[in-house]
Amino acid sequence: MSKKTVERVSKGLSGTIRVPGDKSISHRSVMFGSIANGTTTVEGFLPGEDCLSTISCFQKLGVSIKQNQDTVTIEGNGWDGLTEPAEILDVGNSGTTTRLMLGILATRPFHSVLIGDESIAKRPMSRVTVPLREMGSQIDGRDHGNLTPLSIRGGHTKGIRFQSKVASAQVKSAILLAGLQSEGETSVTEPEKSRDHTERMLEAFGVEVTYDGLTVSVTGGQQLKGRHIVVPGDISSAAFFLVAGAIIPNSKITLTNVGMNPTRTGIIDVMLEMGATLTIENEKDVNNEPVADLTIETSTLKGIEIGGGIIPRLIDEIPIIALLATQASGETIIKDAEELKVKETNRIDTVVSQLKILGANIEATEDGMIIRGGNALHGGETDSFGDHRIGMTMAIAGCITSEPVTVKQSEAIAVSYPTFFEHLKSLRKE
Ligand code: SPQ
Repeated sequence: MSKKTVERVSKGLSGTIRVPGDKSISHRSVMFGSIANGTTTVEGFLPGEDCLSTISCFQKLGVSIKQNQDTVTIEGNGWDGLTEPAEILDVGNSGTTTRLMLGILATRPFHSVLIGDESIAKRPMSRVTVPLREMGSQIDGRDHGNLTPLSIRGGHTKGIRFQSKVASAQVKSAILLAGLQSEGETSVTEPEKSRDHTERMLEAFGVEVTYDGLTVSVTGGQQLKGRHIVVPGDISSAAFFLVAGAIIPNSKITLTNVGMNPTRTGIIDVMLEMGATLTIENEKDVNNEPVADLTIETSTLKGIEIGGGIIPRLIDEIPIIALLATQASGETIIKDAEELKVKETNRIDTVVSQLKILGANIEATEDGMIIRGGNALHGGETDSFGDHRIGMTMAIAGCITSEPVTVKQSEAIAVSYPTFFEHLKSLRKE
């Protein structure tokens, strides 16, 4: 286990960084390339640990995948190119790998076993295993198929009209992926719209997807065609430097090539509402996904209320938004965010407990947190608890605290942002 200590930034942050590839899109590029017919090449892939777990699982399923830094080549042989794995499939720390793979394996006529780390072992899987079983797949595991290790015997499945209780892209994607190899039509209806990278990328691979309000549908029997994918930068990674630029005095930084999919840009809306000096330039479309360059300057911020439909659009950014709120005047209330409890850690508990160590005025609520901002933070020893987003939030906090901040289990950051500390160092003026 490694420990990192971050010292206060005295002269501000300045410069330009290109944020690493989007994690959600990188996972999907490997998965869809693996079930497609023909070669898929990926540019801008995120070589973070989660996405490397996805590559390793599909290699164990018999797919030829070559990866070199941010370039990946996948030789897909269609759905039937996946073969019974001789080994257990290890998803590491990745919820996306677990849930989307369940959707793919649910229709494959062989047996497979999924296992992950300690954090994955606590995350609820019945939100996908229950509907997949209803479609006809045989899935079992601890707690009646809710917890890993999970064993899957796929086979003949029938389409389903699924009404999801949670706005979750992982649930939606798992059911739609199973639907592609099931009899008839499969549709998923969500309470709020979750990120739509699966739908966009399936269309890019030649699949017909239909939309009706909050319902997305596919018809079974569709094949994917291999293609070239360019992965935009991850707005969830950019978020750490957007907040750093806003709260560290004398800063002005530019983040290039940031994915601006409207289902992910809640952080931008929140920062603008709080009064951030943030500009958006060079907007363009890459592979069915919008991207832009973002410039952030030190800002005077005010607290706001964050809840309702915006929550799925910024769910992964709530830890760093909580830090932002500690530096805003007045109160910030985050509500309707119960989903935080089932991420890599219970992110309500970990954000509140770790920011409290640094002197923040923050309290947990049933569905979020209340932060009273405007007070200076002091140093201390914090822990990521193996959660990359908590680790990065604490590291950015260390840039503004009076004394250094130590982050225990800082190695977790490599899950989504392996070059995080290099980027932070390159932006420091001193
Ligand atoms: O993959 P994992 O571990 O679930 O990753 C997280 C993260 O913070 O990186 C959540 F812990 O992001 C999820 C996100 O919260 C990635 C994701 C996706 O790629 O489909 C969707 C969201 O999860 P969900 O449960 O709302 O579908």
